[in-house]
Amino acid sequence: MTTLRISGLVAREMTLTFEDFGAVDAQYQVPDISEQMDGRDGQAITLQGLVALCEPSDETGFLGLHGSLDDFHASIPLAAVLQRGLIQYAQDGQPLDVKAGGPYRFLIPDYAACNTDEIDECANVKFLDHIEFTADRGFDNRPEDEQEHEALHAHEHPQ
Ligand SMILES: Nc1nc2c(c(=O)[nH]1)N[C@H]1C(S)=C(S)[C@@H](COP(=O)(O)O)O[C@H]1N2
Ligand SMILES: [Mo]
Repeated sequence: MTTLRISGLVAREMTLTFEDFGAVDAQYQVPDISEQMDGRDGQAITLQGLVALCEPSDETGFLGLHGSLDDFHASIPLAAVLQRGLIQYAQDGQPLDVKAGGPYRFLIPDYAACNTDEIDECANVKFLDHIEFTADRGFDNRPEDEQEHEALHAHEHPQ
């Protein structure tokens, strides 16, 4: 079973399944993410919904997003994404396929509108299997310059 592990500065560490996501309160469900993000489709919960479940402490400054499948990691300021971050868990009501970045995927609508250097399209972490709430910035291996970025994308979409 593919799960999402939640750890760090939280009242409750937890391991969420696809069923757990579906059972999250309706106020935190996004039944059609295309309404918030052009060109994407599927079902998500809001980051606020996750926060309501695990209750991170006031000391939390950063959100660690880990994709262990390809060893991709981002650490971003929680405050900058708390109001709009999404965790996609389904497409057409089914668990999100690895081909679509599943089992879980972090998504930030309007990433370009955000005035924080640390938030960019690259922080839309695919193959998400672990979210960590930390006080300080954690491990982050997103591409640091154009060259690294192009190399990563060449690898993602081989010609
Ligand atoms: N696990 C993982 N997530 C990732 C990446 C990656 O290489 N591995 N690339 C990032 C980058 S650099 C970008 S720009 C977006 C691209 O998402 P898209 O392919 O859905 O457009 O995914 C991000 N998430
Ligand atoms: Mo990127």
